[in-house]
Amino acid sequence: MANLQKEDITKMQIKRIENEIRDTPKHKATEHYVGRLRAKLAKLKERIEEQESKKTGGGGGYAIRKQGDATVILIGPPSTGKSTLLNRLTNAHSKVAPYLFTTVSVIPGMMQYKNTDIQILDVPGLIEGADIGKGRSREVLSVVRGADLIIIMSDIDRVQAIKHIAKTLESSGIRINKKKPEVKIEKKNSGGLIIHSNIKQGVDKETIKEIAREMGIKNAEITIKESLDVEELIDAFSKNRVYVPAIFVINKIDVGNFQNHEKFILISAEKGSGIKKLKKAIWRKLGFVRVYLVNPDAEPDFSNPIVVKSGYSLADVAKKIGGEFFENKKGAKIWGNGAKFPGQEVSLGKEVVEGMMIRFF
Ligand SMILES: Nc1nc2c(ncn2[C@@H]2O[C@H](COP(=O)(O)OP(=O)(O)OP(=O)(O)O)[C@@H](O)[C@H]2O)c(=O)[nH]1
Ligand SMILES: [Mg+2]
Repeated sequence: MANLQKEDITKMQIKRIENEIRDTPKHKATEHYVGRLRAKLAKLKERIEEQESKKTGGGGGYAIRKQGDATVILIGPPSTGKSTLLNRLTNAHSKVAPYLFTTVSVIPGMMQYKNTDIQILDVPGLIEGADIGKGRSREVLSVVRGADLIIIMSDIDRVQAIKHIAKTLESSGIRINKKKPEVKIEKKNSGGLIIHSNIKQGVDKETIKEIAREMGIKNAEITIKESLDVEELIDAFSKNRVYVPAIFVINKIDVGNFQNHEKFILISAEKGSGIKKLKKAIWRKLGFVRVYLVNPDAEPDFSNPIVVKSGYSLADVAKKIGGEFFENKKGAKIWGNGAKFPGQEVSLGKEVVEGMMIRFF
């Protein structure tokens, strides 16, 4: 009971600050003030999260073991065909039925694609506009936080739901298709706040300090490596933000018409259309890259693939393979994509490109 009251007070405070932000004219002179209000709001929302998770006994309730090279979570409103899609993509048999809330827990499946094992999780449907604490959304959102990729899926009759769900994720601290702000925070015991930034910031230093203080950072050296707005600063100073890529899928295109749109992948989970494209998109979005190893005395070809992540250097590739054979490598010859000419000699710092053939020496 005591908890509930505390929560109600926090919710009232949130409302009040939201109104205040709404009613304040936005310009240079009020920026400082609004920035502080926004930070205060973020802090209160964090508190609500903490209070809610105490009530439900910690973060989630679904114990799910991550397996394979990456984990993808499939979320969307009830009865949009999530389980049908899981069954189509993987070896799983998740129950499918023409009524809402068929799936009541997490059902995992494994998708094999280009030498990669991708775990896909089917979860209960999210209620439209559901915020924290409603239905199973708390449990689902805690699984979302641990995923490497989110598929937000709706069907042809409920396209708008994708936007609503994206908003729900946003308001619970999950940032989709966004880069983590480049900010380093070194906490200190005293000395107040020192802001380092070589880049011109849109927000002035005093406001940055106010925001940090509101977020509970009192003594620290903060290094900001890119230009950030107020929301991004709040994100950088928050404890509970996660950054996860997402793709948007519309199902059941077999029973309706939808103008093709770049933002969405259109599929029919039941009939199987669009599935190839979706698999490819999943793999791409997870940042996988396939390269091919060439033995010292062999001709370059595609017979020996290895899956790594984009951004990997050749040294990372060698490390991943491990074993004695790949110790003390000095460089590599490369062919195909990324090579200026066949057999180009490169250093181990060279970044991998999809389709590159590599012979270490
Ligand atoms: N026409 C059509 N119906 C589909 C398609 N995919 C799924 N369905 C139907 O939609 C209904 C719901 O499918 P499910 O896979 O159970 O949906 P879900 O999203 O897992 O539902 P919950 O677990 O309740 O959230 C079933 O009757 C399916 O047969 C599709 O591509 N086209
Ligand atoms: Mg289901």
